[in-house]
Amino acid sequence: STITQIELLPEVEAFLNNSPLASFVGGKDMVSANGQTVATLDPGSGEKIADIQDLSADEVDAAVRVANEAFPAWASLPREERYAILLKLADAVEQHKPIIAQIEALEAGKIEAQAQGDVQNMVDTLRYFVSLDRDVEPRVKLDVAGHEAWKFRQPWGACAFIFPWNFPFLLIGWGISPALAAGNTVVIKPAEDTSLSAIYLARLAKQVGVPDGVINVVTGRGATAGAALTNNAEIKRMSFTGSPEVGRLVGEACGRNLVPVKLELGGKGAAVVFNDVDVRATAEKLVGAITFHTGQVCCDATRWLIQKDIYDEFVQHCIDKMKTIRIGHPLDPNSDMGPVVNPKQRERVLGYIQKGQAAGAKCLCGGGAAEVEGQNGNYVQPSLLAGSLDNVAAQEEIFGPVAFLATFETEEQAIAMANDTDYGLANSVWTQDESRAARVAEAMIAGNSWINAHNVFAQGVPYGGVNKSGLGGGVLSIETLMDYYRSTSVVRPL
Ligand code: TXE
Repeated sequence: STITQIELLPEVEAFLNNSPLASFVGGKDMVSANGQTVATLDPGSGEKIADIQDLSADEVDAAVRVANEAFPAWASLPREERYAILLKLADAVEQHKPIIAQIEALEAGKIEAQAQGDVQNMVDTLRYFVSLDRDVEPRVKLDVAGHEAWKFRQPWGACAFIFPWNFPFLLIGWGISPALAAGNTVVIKPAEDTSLSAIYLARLAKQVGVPDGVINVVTGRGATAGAALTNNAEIKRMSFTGSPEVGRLVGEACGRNLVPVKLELGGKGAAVVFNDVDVRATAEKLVGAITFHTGQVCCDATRWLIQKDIYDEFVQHCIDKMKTIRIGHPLDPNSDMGPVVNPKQRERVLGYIQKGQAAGAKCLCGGGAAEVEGQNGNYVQPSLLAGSLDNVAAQEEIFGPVAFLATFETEEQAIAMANDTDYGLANSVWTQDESRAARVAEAMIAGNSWINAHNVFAQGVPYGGVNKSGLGGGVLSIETLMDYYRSTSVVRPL
């Protein structure tokens, strides 16, 4: 079945029928004055689902002004009133979960059930930060001999967010929830491929009574709309999630303007597998992780380091498992794995498989595009490469369902290999030996380490990378909430 034959929810049809979809600024639709739009394609079928506005720099600047203007009233609302509005928004998103999830499945190529999980995660994250903010004391007494002293915390103003296409709605939740709970206003620039769920959210926010100008969504191309937001000196904070290349540009611009910036960039995580594990179960879990959202997950384990004596058995189980994965349209309930986001990303994935082999890696499984009957989508096969870790496919982020395998003999060697990367986002260690597990988990340089698991998240567990993986970290935790407060200390001699 092609996407036109897949029955969409009537609310999704109605939403898409408004195409070209407007951006949403100050509680109103914003349409690009120059008439420019960008097409949103269904990655599963290749068909166009809607157009979005390609806003100019001036229009993005106007949105920042609106967000700063809306700030004083929002920040000075009694906090319980602010919380009540945000909790109403969380409830509304939860009620509209099937709609938002279907929009997201369509634009991001995400398996629908997973998209529902992402929407729920946004709801949970918003509720979490509201509850966390309740305990933030705006005034904290400081102990200074002979003086009365205190620290006063207040929100910043308009906070900017640039998001990628892999987890559009979930990352909105991770990003804006702490900012809003603390009393800031936000300007969101979603990725050009996946702006629809953000537009839907902004409209829903208006319906449930979020004051105009508190949640603004500006859409358009990265090099224009994204760059305009980055270069705007009136934003009070910037949070960017995306590629290291663009992350550097965002960091430079914020440096020039002295705007505090948080960068969540890519990863090249390791999974270190010792010989005392249940080999088959571990292989299946890692295949499950690398094929989840078609490997477009920055914290994935993409380098699998296997203790030598179990390597052959491990590889065989991986290949067996990969062969069972059903590739198909994200809205087909029989699909286990959907497409990658766009043709360019498919070229990138296939290109790395080619370059990896040209540099001496062996392809053990997959290695090419995948065909799905009746669909003209961006499908790729789950793939395994093996070789030496200096291979380009083991060093650079591929962002597809491709794992790179290598062997080790000793624990020291495994740690050194895991740390042989410019990135530092998330790793895992797999062993029954608890003290070894803890040792290796702490020795691997990254923001997050997992033991006998990969990609486990919870509100309250800080997330975020180091080195080429990012700057700032602390996402999903109290640390990020405090980023959205500035503090003034006040001292008076007694
Ligand atoms: O990301 P970009 P792309 C990695 C992944 C992927 C690669 C390329 O390896 O294959 O990056 O993806 C906006 N100024 N990750 O090119 O360009 C853009 O509009 C300001 C990992 O799609 O970084 C979008 O909203 N903004 C990552 C956002 O930046 C600009 C997730 C991200 O797009 C801009 C995504 C500019 N000059 C990609 N240019 C992760 N860590 O999760 C673009 N943008």
